[in-house]
Amino acid sequence: TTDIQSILNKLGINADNAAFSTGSHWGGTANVKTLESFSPVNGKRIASARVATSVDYEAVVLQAQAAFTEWRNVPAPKRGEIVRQFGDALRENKSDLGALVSYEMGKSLQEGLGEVQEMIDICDFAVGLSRQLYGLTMHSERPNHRMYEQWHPLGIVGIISAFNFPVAVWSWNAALALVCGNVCIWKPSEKTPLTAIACQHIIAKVFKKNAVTEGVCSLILGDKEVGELMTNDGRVPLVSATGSTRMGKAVAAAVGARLGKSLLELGGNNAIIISEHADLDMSLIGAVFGAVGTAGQRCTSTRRLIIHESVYDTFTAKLVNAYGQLRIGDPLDQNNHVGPLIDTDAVAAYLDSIEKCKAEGGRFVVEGGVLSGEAYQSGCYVKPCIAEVKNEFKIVQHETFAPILYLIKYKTLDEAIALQNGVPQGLSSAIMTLNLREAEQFLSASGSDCGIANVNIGTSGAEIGGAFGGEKETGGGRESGSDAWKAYMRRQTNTVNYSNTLPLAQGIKFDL
Ligand code: UN1
Repeated sequence: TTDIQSILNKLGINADNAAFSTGSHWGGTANVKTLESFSPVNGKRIASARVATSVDYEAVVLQAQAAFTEWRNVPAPKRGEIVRQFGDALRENKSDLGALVSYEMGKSLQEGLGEVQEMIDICDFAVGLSRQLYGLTMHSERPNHRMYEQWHPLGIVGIISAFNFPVAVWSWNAALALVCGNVCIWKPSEKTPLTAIACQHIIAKVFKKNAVTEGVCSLILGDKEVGELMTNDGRVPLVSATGSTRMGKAVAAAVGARLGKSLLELGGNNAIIISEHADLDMSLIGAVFGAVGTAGQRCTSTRRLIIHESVYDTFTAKLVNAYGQLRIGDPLDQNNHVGPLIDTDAVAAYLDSIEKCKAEGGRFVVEGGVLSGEAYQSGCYVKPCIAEVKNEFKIVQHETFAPILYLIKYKTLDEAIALQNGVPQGLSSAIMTLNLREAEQFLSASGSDCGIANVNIGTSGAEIGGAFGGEKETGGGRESGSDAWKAYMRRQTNTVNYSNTLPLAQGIKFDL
């Protein structure tokens, strides 16, 4: 059994924690609201943190602004060296931080460790990037002129993250933002403040050892109001937000109204097409992990299976059988496949979606329900369920953050692709097929409309090296790999004249 108290001690979590940190300094106004963190694993209160006030927020922003004037002048590879050490510190803390993620958020220990691994991986990626951040050079139309572009940091990057990936999503943003020369202010989900505090302690230690100026990475705890201070603040040129489409629309509107930049990674409604040419055993693993992993609380979770009519009955039988084998319980016990939902509000939303699905005519082939008994006393454990539906059901068009899987039958690939694309969201998608023509059609311009499209892999569990994000109501942002770093920088086009005259572009004559 995991000794949570000793993990909390090792990670620097107190019974009552401060409202903000600018690095080594922790502070906050006294006698304010608190955030209580309860574990969905057993319903126990773990610890609390104070909610930051607007006065606290102001202190954090001023410190961040001051830090930026220094950090932007540190050579990028030197910034990369700090991020490299942060990656090493994460390696040292992997088992403790992974366990705390599992305990505070409720995902399986394997997935908690996997999340910390994503942090380590993005640090490695960012270290390499710190010697790149390439700009292009162009040929000037004028003699003895040089034209090129440079990428400069933006300033303060605000990071709003969700409970479901309480630490990795921050690190995707922070690792890139830092090597690019930005400073960060992180507002984590109010449902998972403790994992964020642990991360702040880990990075602050690395900063201290390297005498990095105070304010390069700050943490500010609170609810929606703290996020609003950031989204409305012209001193924060980029807000990167991960969460629901509803939250993303509010962030985009506030940031857009001041012509700031936002990077949005919002809801998904991800489907796997199971073709008549699929390897059904492989498809089963992809579909079941995608639907029940993290208890269906990934933005990439598989919500819909679009199954060819010729394999529909066989595959459904395999699914029902597999769901019968699932072990639901304490996520820190490695024998279990499925842990709890984040809280009882999420359980209520799950039950509500099941009701709505039934009301619209959905037929459950695996029934849902809330588990009760001693092992499930937090009230957050639910049964993964499966329903046969029509794609146009209102509830099927909606992202419910819970392990509810919808089955839809198809005849032709064109129809399957139209169904896959026929939702407001556009994050992740997959096809299971051994047929090259089908696979390529699915990946073509007339195929999946999502930011992520996989062949013979499920919808969840993307590697950090690719650009991560999606289209439509998913928000259009790209985080993590490829050239996602460009969102954290401003491009400057430079033209230098080293001739003895001043020729004008476009051949314009202007003689004095
Ligand atoms: C999220 O759910 O917000 O692709 C992120 C995946 C993970 C990240 C999910 N690497 O499932």
